[in-house]
Amino acid sequence: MYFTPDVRVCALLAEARDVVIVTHIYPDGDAFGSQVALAEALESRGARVRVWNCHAPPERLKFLDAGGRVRIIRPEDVPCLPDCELLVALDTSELARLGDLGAFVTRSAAVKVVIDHHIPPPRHGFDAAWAEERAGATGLLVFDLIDALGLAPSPAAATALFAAIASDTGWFAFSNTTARELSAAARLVERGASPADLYRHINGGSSIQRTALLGQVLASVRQELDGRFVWSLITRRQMTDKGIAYEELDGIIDELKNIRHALIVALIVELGDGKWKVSLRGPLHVDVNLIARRFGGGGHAKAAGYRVSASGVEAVLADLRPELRRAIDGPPPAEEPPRHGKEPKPCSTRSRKACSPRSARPSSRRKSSKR
Ligand SMILES: [Mn+2]
Repeated sequence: MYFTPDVRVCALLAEARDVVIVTHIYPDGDAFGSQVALAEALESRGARVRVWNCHAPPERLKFLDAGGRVRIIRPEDVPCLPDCELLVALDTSELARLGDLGAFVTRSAAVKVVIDHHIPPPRHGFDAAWAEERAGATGLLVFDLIDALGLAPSPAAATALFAAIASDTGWFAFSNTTARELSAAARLVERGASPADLYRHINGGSSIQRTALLGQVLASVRQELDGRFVWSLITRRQMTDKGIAYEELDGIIDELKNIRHALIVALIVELGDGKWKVSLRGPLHVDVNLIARRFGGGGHAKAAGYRVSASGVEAVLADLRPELRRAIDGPPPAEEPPRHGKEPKPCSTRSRKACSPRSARPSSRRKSSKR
């Protein structure tokens, strides 16, 4: 075990018979793989598990859900969704990041828990939380949780968890890769995950249209602030011309990070209806989470993002540039702006029988995490 699961979260998952697992909009490998693995583990001990998402995962990740557990919920389905006993949110602790399912979570009478590795620690609207910012992936926490429940991941669950950890650590190349992530990966390989097959499926599964779009993104890359800010753009038109869905864009920004001297990397995506998604990466020391939070977004120190309404890409950049200069040149902001939404609700103290994690290995600290 790499982290010690929160005792209440663990106890709730040990006992629940009827579970719904949700995650953030546009689920990535970590979110989707964690959901699939946790669902399978809980089902193996007899629980009824439903996995609900607002969006399909990228095409190349769909094979992880060979059992077809994950159901895509349309906005019109949300008011009719039946309630459950325990609701688990993975890889995000913010209701706003749950998209249309946020409304279901809000109205649900279920006990609500969150398991996440993002900043900030979760509080909004959940009864119990296990947040571990040092974890390179939520998948690592789910692996620990499965262990703490006395269960063992099946080959399919091990595959999903390996994909989760590999996705969020950039195949063990990002700064959030530590001995924990590598050791967990080794154990998952022993349990049936095949790194070469997974790499081929996930990274070798790009369509020719996506590869051509990647070429356009790379060809139109721009530098500002003496090369310390690097950015590129994907327009709505480019996506519709090539028939590419938003979820297929995952990973494209990472191709921009290797440009020498880049301190902040941005990929600006036109979502349509005047809305824009800005993904940020800080390959070196700049904390891009602080920048994203200025615009109501968030993430990790080295990978974050936000959405804005703007008249055009120039307007997006005009708002962003002062924050970039401040992040690169100025002192760190003394205080963060108020978060969107309500005041944090303290976790309830409803008592439950604790499940005692069998062992906890002391873990080395890491300064920053990714995604
Ligand atoms: Mn994650």
